[in-house]
Amino acid sequence: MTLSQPPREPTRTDRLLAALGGLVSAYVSLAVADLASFWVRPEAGPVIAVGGAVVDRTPAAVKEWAIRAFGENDKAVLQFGILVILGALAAAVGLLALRRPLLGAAAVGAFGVLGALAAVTRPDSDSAADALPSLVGAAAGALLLYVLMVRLLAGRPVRAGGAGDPVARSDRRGFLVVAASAGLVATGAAAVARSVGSPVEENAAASREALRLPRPASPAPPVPEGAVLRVPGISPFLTPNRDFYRVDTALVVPRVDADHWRLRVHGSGVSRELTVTLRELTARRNVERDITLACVSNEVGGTLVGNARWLGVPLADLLREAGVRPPSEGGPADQLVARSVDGMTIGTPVEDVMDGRDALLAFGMNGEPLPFVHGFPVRMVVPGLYGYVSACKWIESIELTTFDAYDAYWVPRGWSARAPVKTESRIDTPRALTRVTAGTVMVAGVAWAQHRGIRRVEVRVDDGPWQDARLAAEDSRDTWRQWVYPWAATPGRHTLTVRATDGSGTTQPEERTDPMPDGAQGWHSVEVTVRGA
Ligand SMILES: Nc1nc2c(c(=O)[nH]1)N[C@H]1C(S)=C(S)[C@@H](COP(=O)(O)O)O[C@H]1N2
Ligand SMILES: [Mo]
Repeated sequence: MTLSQPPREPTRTDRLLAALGGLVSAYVSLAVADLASFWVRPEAGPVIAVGGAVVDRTPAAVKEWAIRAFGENDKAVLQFGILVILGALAAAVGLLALRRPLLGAAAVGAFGVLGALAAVTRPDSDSAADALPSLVGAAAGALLLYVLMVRLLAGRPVRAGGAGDPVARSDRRGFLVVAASAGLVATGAAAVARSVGSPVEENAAASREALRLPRPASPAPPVPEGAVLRVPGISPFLTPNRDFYRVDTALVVPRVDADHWRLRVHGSGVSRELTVTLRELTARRNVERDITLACVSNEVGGTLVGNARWLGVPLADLLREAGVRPPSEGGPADQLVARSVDGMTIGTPVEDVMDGRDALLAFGMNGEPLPFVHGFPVRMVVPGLYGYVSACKWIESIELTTFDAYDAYWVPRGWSARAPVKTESRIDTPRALTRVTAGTVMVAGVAWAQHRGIRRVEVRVDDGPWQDARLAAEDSRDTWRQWVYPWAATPGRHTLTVRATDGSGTTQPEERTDPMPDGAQGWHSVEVTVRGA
């Protein structure tokens, strides 16, 4: 039972068990860290912290590819990738520990330190306590690995030929018993913690439940009759919250306790710094508007666009109250930088949010408080600008500065600092590569050019002439517009193409461009097969 016995070459079984010991120790580390992060802050857990650090250091092109390849599952794929790499490292550390148990334990500790560093250097970290989950987890994992390896080594027969030695079997059994119990206890504790819920998140959920949306001083004009087409398969005019696309860098959705939320307005040209609570914000003159939000990463024909009824206060009112003047009135700041609780920075032209359009600090979405994933308690929404230059979720401050002085998050990553939305149109039905029956087929979809409005939508069958689609009535020029084209479909394979003309008279260009650096453009087309009636 002593480690000073002459070493023997480890057997294959020893190595397998050592790798298993490494994996179990890593698993227990993560479970303990997860548990600790419940009390500290869910975002401070090592996988989330390291994942966030990876996201921020990922080249824009790779991120673009990830969004394209995995869509809204990109975060799950990243976390899975981190776990796979961690698993391989853990097995390797187990093998190292087989020869040098203390060194193995130290390696686990080193990973803990890395996790802790990632956690405290995240932009949303404001306390050294964020290091705790990683450190506590690593300490548990290192201890377990050491205990396991001592068992494994102790069970190793002293002399060659002693392979059948009963001592060997009993200590391997001891190894397995310790490993299995530690794994079970960690799993059980983590499961209990999860079902009870994080105290940090409970407060946020309670504050959202308690929020009563004010009655809008200026309600959204009723959606005009005729703005909603009854065509099966077309995107609904208002996108339900549960179907609204989500794009952000947050690996854990920030859950902000609205009772402690504040918004600060400060910076260049601000003569009266403001700090408002949610209660103060919802008590101000508020407006309700239908506004279509689009992501710059949306490909031609893509789904990263949605239309919602937002309730909030005009951002311009708040800025005026703080003494801000737009550049056209001699104000010194041309960029407004919104910061979120998770450290995102989003830069928006001051001129745009003060030119009379309905730029909002929104707290309501389709009749309910903002869902957590869409920015509770407050986010920005600015008609006519892509989300990454306007729609800061979980906002906590607004700084007035200049485009020269400051690059917001996406700018050094290759995206344009200014990005008005491009005119786009999409065929929702029939879907690409489906079969339809000859006769009248309703080709339909949506077109958007927020703040310029849509004037015309045309459809082309194969290389035929462009034909006018029927446009649904306009709700406002800040929303998308549905359209339909009754097509006399003849048997065979056909390509349907759509293009839109916006309120300024500009028609979508044919040539497709990538989303990078300021939004994709080009015509959307689908190929369908028509079979005889
Ligand atoms: N805090 C924060 N706000 C953010 C982002 C983000 O990553 N973090 N992403 C922006 C981008 S790129 C878009 S397109 C919109 C998407 O808003 P949604 O998820 O509510 O659809 O949010 C914007 N606001
Ligand atoms: Mo976006």
